[in-house]
Amino acid sequence: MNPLVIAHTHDYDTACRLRDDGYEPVECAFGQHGSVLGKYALDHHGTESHREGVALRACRDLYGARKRDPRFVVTGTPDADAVLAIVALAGLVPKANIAESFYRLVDRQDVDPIGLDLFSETSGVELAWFNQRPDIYPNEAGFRRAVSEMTHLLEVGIAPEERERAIASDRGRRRRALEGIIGLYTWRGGRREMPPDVEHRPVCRGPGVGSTEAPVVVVQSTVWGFDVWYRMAPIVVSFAARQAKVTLGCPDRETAEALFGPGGLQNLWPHLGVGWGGRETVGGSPRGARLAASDAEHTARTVLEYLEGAGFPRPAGGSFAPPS
Ligand SMILES: [Mn+2]
Repeated sequence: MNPLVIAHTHDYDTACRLRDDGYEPVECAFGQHGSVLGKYALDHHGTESHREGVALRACRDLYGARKRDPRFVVTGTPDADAVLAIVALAGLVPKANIAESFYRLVDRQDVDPIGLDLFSETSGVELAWFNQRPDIYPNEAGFRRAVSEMTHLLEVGIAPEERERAIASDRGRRRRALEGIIGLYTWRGGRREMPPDVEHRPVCRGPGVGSTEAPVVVVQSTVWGFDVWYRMAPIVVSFAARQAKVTLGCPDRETAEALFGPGGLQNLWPHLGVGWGGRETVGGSPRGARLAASDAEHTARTVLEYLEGAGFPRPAGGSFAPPS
């Protein structure tokens, strides 16, 4: 069996050259350059977002397709989607070890993680365990480590005490995310008391968000907690102290467009100042700028002013009208 080769690069031209040499690119997207695609077109970002996720296609349709020539080029972080795709393409574990419920869950988490409670899904604890592995860095060693963790998970599985640890660790993360909530704001900028049952509320999303009571929540947290914060409000303004940056997001495109019109948050970025930007559903403060917690509150105010200008709150089912 030929040894696994993983080339990690931050460079579009290098990825193209390796692809031309016969490496298969897996999720090789380079911002404005676009994606480097090989024979199997294994990306689903940006201009390739019409395609299905890579683990889903690799496990379902392409198992073992690169077993004889397991050379891959990658970029960015070794997430479960990319790593499982490599494991399946290279046939590193028997096909029967990759349950359909597992690769479908990996795909779901990759495409739309918000509102997904892993622990109520089949194979959810296994996936959470993988996500919690330490030292999974965005480089070749990180990918190799992630591939070996994934292989271990699929071949050996995890012990009962590891399952317990994975569940407890995620409970801790969610608790810290809740503790990070600074303020919940109504349309007029008033502060709302936090409801007591946040974790069990549904995510605030969909066309009805225009009539929700409190549209914006401001948070400051050291853990990722968007799955928790979107249960409070459909717009999250998050301050990360360590990076001194503000991130702003909506749970999905439909929700972003119900509030900000076609293109979602793209309509808002120019109103937040020079250098703010991102995608339709998430983005933030300018690269390199250092912001303070008070800037997050200020951002929330600006968002509310913008929405007031657009005629919010609206009765449920009202359609979008651009701000006057
Ligand atoms: Mn992916």
